[in-house]
Amino acid sequence: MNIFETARQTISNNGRISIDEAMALFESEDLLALGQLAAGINEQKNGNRVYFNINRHINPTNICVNRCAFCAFSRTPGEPGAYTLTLDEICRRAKAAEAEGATEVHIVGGLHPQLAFDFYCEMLQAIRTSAPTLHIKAFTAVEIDYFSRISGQKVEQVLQQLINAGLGSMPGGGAEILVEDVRRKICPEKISGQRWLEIIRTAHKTGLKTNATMLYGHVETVQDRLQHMQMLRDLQDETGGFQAFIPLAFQPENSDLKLGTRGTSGLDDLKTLAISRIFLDNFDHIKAYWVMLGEKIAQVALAFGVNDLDGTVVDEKIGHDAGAQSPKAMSMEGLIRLIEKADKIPVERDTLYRPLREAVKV
Ligand code: V47
Ligand code: SF4
Repeated sequence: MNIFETARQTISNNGRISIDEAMALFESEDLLALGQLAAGINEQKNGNRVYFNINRHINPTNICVNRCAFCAFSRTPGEPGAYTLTLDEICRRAKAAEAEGATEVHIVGGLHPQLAFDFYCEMLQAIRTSAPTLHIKAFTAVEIDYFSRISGQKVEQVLQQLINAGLGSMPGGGAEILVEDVRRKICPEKISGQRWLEIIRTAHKTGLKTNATMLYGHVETVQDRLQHMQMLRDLQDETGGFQAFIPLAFQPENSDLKLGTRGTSGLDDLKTLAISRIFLDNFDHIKAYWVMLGEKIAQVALAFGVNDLDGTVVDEKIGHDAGAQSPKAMSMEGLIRLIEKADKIPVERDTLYRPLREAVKV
């Protein structure tokens, strides 16, 4: 039996793909067979529907005490390009997003050495007052850990105050590769992989849904990627709190990781997305984040097990500061066109994956 037959048999017997099997799938050169396997699993779960949302990214500050080697977004205080938005400006952007039909604001930023935890609670309250219909998806586990340290409060208390101020869910950033050897090389100052998992576990137990990301295409091996996925699969078994898995293709410009690379290949992107659909059998949604992948690979990914294209985004900074070639925003019509041309049914969703509009024709 070849690896695809073995994998099919395992799956039809309700078994789980092991790291060794996933590795063999990754090493296979039969890209189309891999795509077919992943697409079949996705179809069982999600049929022919592909989700997107209308959202807006706001990054309150790029000043960060961590300075991860892969990050071209962060600055030290006083460095050219360092900024911190005022609450008024943040609210103005949220209001504008709401007026343009957005249902979500996605808020992540640097670990600012001077801003107090109260600033972030006030920020959520102010957004809730000025744009009450928006779902606020904000703060990675890395920021939550930082808030706990600067406020001297337990993670549970920090999360509860943020929820009281308007937090609706959390994005999946900061996970990078959860394996410590890799973190030592790419983000030595960041919280450990175990701490990331612990904070997400606490968030899930508090009732918050989160996503999970994986930054790939730098110094990590395929084995590291699979171990990362294994840790996520185990936590999902325990809590069920993850909504989507989002592989983030590393953008190499302007970062301290001098890898002499132009980023990931299309082949690697598609294999990584397909393997995540096959391996993460307890995740409903696999997201192709068009900002890092480019629109064309994100579209082709819909035949490789993906069922979500993220959103309109509007003002993306993290990937574009690192040289992403994709547009900084996508219109709803653009997203719908990408999905329809891939012969799928576009479904506008809210942050919690409740369908809002289906098969909208442009
Ligand atoms: O944690 C930083 C990554 C993340 C680079 O949950 C980079 O819906 C590529 O997490 N090349 C933040 N990636 C973005 C993020 C995210 C994005 C969209 C949707 C969701 C969601 C989450 O961006 C960071 C880091 O892993 N990142 N620098 C870079 N040069
Ligand atoms: Fe700071 Fe996040 Fe950039 Fe790391 S990835 S330097 S924690 S903003």
